[in-house]
Amino acid sequence: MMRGTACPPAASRPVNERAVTVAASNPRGPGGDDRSNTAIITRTKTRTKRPSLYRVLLLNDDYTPMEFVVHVVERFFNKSHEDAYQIMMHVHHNGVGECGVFTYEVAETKVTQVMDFARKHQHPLQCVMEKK
Ligand code: TYC
Repeated sequence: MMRGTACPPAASRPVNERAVTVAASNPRGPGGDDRSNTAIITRTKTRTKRPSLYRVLLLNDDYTPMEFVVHVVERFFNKSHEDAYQIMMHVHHNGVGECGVFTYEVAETKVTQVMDFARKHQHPLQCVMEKK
């Protein structure tokens, strides 16, 4: 008799697992003890959740040189020179533009890298992230 032990309480189970009842022949239902030598057998199924994604954006300003922005987009977002130039011009004309989409930690790292690089070169370029 495996009464009560086959399925650990939710609080003690890893958060990415859930109990799935695969065989239940207990006529009294879950937790019922009818002395019928039946058991509720459970297995755990791994739950994979897709991570939230974040856009990394560049903001326009009046002072950062265009060539510097193109260099930043090539260097930190692995864009070709042509794509980087298009992104820079989009930001220049629209005020804001997307350089890439990443998971939280990667996006945060990109923002920090760009902001540190701009500050080191004394340009006011701003880089931000936003949840998709
Ligand atoms: N507007 C800037 C200029 O005319 C160029 C620029 C483009 C600055 C994109 C920032 O994110 C930016 N020099």
